Amino acid sequence: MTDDTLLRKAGHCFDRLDHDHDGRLSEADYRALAARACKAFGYPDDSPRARSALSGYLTLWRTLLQPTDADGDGAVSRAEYVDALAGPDGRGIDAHAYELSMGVAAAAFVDIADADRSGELDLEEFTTLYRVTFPDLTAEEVRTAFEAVDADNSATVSTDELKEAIRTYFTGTDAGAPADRLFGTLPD
Ligand SMILES: [Ca+2]
Ligand SMILES: [Ca+2]
Ligand SMILES: [Ca+2]
Repeated sequence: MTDDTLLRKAGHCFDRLDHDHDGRLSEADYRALAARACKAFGYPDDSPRARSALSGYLTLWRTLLQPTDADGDGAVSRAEYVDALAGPDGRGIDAHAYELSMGVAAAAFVDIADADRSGELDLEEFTTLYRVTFPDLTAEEVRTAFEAVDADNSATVSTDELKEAIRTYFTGTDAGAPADRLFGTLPD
């Protein structure tokens, strides 16, 4: 059962990331995401913030996605992603590296979206980030995700809170944990 839960969650995350539903994610997708994020946040072309956002999305690609490209064809298929994160042979990614990558990913997300440079994300910043990165989610699902991540109810999301939510999502086997709604409602 627990394996099923992790498989479902990994598959669901891939589906939310795969905006054009072609079953593949590549570096080009992440470059396109960065361009959309800059537009959404109003970061001017080639400004330091725009370069930093591109660097953040490329970091996400390199730390969370590229290591799961088992056949090395430059794109991550749904099967590669799910197998690496929750496959029957256990996690295909080194546990220590995986732990580090979640921290790196959380820091990259916060850096991209912290438009006012307060160090944390408020609901508006979080919502803009989510509209770009997970456009299939409803406003209600985004708010639910925000509340799940904001563990101390401060109305802002810190890098540590986001890292913990990502960790719980990908490694937690308790059905119904708040972090399960990090990427919207899990399908049955
Ligand atoms: Ca591949
Ligand atoms: Ca902020
Ligand atoms: Ca908080």
